[in-house]
Amino acid sequence: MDFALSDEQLALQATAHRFAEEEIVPIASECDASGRFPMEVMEKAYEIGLSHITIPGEYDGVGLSMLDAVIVTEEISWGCGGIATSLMGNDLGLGPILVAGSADQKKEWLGYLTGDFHMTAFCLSEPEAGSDVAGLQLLVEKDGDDYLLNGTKCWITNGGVADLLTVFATLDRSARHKSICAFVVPADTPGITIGKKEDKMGQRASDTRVLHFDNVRVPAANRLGEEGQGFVTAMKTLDVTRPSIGALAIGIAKRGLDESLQYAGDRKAFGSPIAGFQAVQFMLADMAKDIEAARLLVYQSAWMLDQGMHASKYSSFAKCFSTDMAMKATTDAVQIHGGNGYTREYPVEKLMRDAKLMQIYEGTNQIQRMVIARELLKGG
Ligand code: COS
Repeated sequence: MDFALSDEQLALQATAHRFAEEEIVPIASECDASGRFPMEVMEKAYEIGLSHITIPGEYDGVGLSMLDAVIVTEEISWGCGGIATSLMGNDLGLGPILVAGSADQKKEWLGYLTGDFHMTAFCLSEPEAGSDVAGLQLLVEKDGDDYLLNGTKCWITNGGVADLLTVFATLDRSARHKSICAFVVPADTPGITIGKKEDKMGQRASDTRVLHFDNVRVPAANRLGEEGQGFVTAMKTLDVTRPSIGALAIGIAKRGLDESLQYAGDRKAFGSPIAGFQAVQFMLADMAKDIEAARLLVYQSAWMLDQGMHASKYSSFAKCFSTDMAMKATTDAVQIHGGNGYTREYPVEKLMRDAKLMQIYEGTNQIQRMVIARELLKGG
């Protein structure tokens, strides 16, 4: 077993960290306060190969392995969780094309994404179906050689800025997961309207929207996989992206640790820096220890995916453990900063707000525990 990163991975990590320091940190707090979507950062990340990172080289993509991808994601997220979510949202959005697209569909749509800068969005959640994917209601009907989509999606990351959507819809609501289909849909298709932008507690730089579909006509050629295979496509996509959510959480937690180490060294109480007090040292030690443990789970699940192994349980381990860890680590970061940590003058209160979303999206941590328990009980 070799725990060392290769020279290429260390270089990639350094590039992503430099990008976070130079391009993301300077605007993170402004985007957090205003909710502005930093499209210029998305474009720069795309130009230097830090976005759409999972598109294979054969489609002119960056072609990073999953292990490489989580290394990049952690560093970007160290700069800002909301911006990392927006960048990573591109790989989530194109995920169903990688999972279920035919050779022609991959050539066309991945080529579209590598030919020029285009954002993507993964459209799965609905007002009445977030955790219960099989209960989704957005209806698809056959109409000649086309399909018509009708319904509403919500909590869509990149919903207002994406050029390309992957959309999940059902042919028969009563048939639950067996009738779900996946489609690739250009966002400017007539009938799609962008609804309200969510005014979120954290990750405020990311664009989270409601999308309405009103008789949206989609050619049969845009269906990804067979009719009824959409549910499994969604699950396989999430198996691949959940380690990246773990990495995103680690980036936020690591920033909390770095800020806390700095603050504990500077801040004096009872005549000496608070870093000298065991009460503070124990919080710092726990943060560092838990970050390492989370990173091992994230790296292992990413490595398993790179080996082509079934990784549902490990992806859920990584997502659940890392995001719970980030919530605790950022709460302790605020605690170490005391009253200052509770103000917007210091970056740690943002980290705590950003971390909270991670226990909720891409499957709540209760859903992750369900996935883990089911895999355990079936002997996986
Ligand atoms: N890979 C391949 N196949 C899978 C799979 C996976 N990871 N997970 C499930 N399946 C298959 C099952 O094997 C089953 O196949 P059969 O029809 O052959 O029996 C089918 O899919 C249905 O699976 P299951 O019975 O487990 O579905 P449920 O409706 O009970 O629930 C959960 C599945 C809860 C795990 C799923 O709905 C889920 O992950 N929800 C959270 C979704 C989410 O992350 N939402 C956030 C929005 S996305 S940002």
